Amino acid sequence: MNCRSYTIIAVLFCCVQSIFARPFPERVLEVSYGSSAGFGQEYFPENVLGAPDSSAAPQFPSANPEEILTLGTDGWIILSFEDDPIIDGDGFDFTVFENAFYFGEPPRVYTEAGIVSVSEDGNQWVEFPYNPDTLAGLAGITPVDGAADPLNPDESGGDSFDLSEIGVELVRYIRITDAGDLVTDLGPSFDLDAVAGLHFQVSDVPSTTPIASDFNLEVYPNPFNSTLHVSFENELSRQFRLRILNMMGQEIILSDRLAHSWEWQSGNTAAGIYLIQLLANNKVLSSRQVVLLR
Ligand SMILES: [Ca+2]
Ligand SMILES: [Ca+2]
Ligand SMILES: [Ca+2]
Repeated sequence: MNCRSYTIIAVLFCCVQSIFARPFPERVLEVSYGSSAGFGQEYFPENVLGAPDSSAAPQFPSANPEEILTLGTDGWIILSFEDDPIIDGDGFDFTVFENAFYFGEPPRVYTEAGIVSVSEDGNQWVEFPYNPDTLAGLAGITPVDGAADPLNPDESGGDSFDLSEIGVELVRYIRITDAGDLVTDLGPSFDLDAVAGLHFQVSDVPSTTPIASDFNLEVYPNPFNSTLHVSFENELSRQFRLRILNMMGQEIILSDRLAHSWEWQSGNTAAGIYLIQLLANNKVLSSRQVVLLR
């Protein structure tokens, strides 16, 4: 491996550390656009599944369609954290990032508010209470510092929510609905940048740390070019699944009914860092980072 490859790997590992804790949604379950929607749809859903726009600043918000999706008046979106549900931990449990920003003197916030609801099963929803005049309790009212850690609500900005406030312990789905005429915000419609979970049922653990017994999950060679061999222990002849996630935390491959080993033929998959997870009964038993080079 040459010097350039080592450099690429070092840079990728730096970028990826916090991301593999799975803080961002796995996918969009549903979206419904309202009037004045359109912005960002050509980059949907990627523009709402990753971290908030790193160039967003409290006075200069993101206006990049690769990062922002406009819901439109009364539009809504449901984001899924199915595999790694968000749980009620200490303090805030997730943060919603919109492109609110400060303007004028004295500074005011250009608000485009969204009503936030959560659900464990996708059927029963619990809405966070809000004040339609002060906008307290809504998303889209606090500017974002995209250079800060999106998992630190004290620094990241955005609007953070605490599940204990509504007596909910675990959620798999977060719905954001443009508040429309229900509230006195300033702009026409909510623009979603990102949602970040802060407390998870399974994976607050960095992926490089094996979780309990790690089933001797082995990946080789690593880095690899085309074929990655994956093997693991299975003394009780259980059936396992292997999941591969990209740097955005998106599932790119899921393989079922495995006994001891598997091979990933990477095909046209882009170079980068990927996370290999060993699962049983939807629980992550062990995980490894691998580097695909081209
Ligand atoms: Ca975004
Ligand atoms: Ca909490
Ligand atoms: Ca906005």
